Amino acid sequence: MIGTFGAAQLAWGTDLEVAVLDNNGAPVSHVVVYALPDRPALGGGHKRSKTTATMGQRDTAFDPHILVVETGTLIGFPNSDRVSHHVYSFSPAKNFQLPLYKGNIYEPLAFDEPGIVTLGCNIHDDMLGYIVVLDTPYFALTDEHGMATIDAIPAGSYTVQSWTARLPAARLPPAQPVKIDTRPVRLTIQFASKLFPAHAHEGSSLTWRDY
Ligand SMILES: [Cu+2]
Repeated sequence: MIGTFGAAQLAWGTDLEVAVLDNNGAPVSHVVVYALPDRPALGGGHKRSKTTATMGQRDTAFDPHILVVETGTLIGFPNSDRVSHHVYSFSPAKNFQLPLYKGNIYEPLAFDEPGIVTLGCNIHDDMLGYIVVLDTPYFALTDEHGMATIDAIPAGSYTVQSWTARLPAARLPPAQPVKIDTRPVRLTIQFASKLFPAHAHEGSSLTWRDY
């Protein structure tokens, strides 16, 4: 029956492909793109799961440089270096310290508030990392061609937003409304302001979907 088939397709949704460009029209990598449902799923629609992710330290750098997770994710901070690190954040979304340590001595921490968590190390001033905590499982980072693909978004209404540390929050582009049905959706986000230079460690960025 055609009607039944149509309903099944709607439940599956489609892919959302987003191109991110700088103020000169050049592609930008390592930009977080995410789709927030206009009507968040009620209890269990999408998980606020106890997924575990890792923000390691390797070669005196946070690894990855940018980690994107859904709200509620547990994150471990294993130190693979021979030197000790002292990881901290003063960000309102997660204010914490892991005093001077080697190895993997601390239990994973729960990231229960959405927001940008900026990480530093008390010992190594050039260590800088970000955890982007989102109230949605629908996110991706742009690749070297400035493309982010968010797979299999359920049908519905969303607002699509972007984040990069290379612009102050006030200069990030406005959210774009997007309707998802069964046809793939392609969207372009262009930054109006000139971006700050990328951090040297940016290349290691990944989302927990890469694990
Ligand atoms: Cu350190």
